[in-house]
Amino acid sequence: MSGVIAWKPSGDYTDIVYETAEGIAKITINRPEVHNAFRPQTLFELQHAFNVARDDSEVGVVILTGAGERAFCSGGDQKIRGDDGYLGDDAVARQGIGRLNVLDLQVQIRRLPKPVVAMVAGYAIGGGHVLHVCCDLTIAADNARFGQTGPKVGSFDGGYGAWLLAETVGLKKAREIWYLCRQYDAQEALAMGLVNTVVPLAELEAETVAWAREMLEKSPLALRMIKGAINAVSDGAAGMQQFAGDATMLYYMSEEAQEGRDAFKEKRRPDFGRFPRRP
Ligand code: S0N
Repeated sequence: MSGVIAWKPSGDYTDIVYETAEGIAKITINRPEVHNAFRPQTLFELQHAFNVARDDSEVGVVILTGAGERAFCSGGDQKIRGDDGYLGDDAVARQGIGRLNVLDLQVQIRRLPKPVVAMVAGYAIGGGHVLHVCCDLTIAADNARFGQTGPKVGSFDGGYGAWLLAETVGLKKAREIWYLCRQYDAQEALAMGLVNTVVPLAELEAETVAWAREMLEKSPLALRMIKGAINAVSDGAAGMQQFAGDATMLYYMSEEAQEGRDAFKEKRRPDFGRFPRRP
């Protein structure tokens, strides 16, 4: 799965690996002994890495994946699940208070103004399944398996895990996925529009990198705006807020907006008369 691109690792992480190459950031959940289940520490590190990728103007596409060939991610680490959330090694957890901090990561993936691609080998299950649903695109290996387990293990994700899934595969199929907790293979996932393509496991990274390279040839601002526009419909006021922020950013970049700023700084009346009142 490697060798198609010269990844350069950086950052000081225990539960994830952060690598970059050719304008692509690859973030790998690195807990293969538990099928890449996440604990609070994993999520803190993922959030940090996604922020690094967001702030790096060299990075145009982010890949999220799991270490090894057996799992993308198996969701919350059930072995450290307390009575009110997941217990970690941080100050909050040491008070015996659990965390449900994957929701922050889901929002972060949705808000990241660059395409995020899930590269899935093996299991994408439970909260791990929701993570790939939140990503913009999913490239699946032929050994990938998808499903929710909530009603089996005593949890559910009524947010993106429910309605974004329904938006992706339709209401009836989303209900089936949650109510029956079945697993679906890669071809079934492709047929229901849950993934974008399926490739042999040995070609997974090459294919994902090829998709990323194709996006990197496109206008970064156009990609940012189209991601914001698609998400705005389903994210309601929060989505509109982000899309409106992007509109403000584009306006700031215009001479018309800069005339307002310059007039204020120069203590003169702004001259907006030279700008067209567009039809
Ligand atoms: C993935 C499955 C089907 C694979 O089965 P297989 O191949 O038989 O392997 P196993 O022997 O079961 O697994 C190998 C080792 O990995 C451990 N392991 C696997 N998954 C987990 C896990 N999630 N947590 C901890 N350990 C895990 C196994 O125990 C085994 O190790 P050993 O041999 O040492 O015991 C199968 O493994 C499976 O079904 N896994 C559990 C999947 C699951 O139920 N995940 C949790 C679902 N719930 C969530 O993710 C929470 C949702 C959530 O995140 C959330 C939602 C809304 C609001 C907040 C939150 C939040 O939590 O923040």
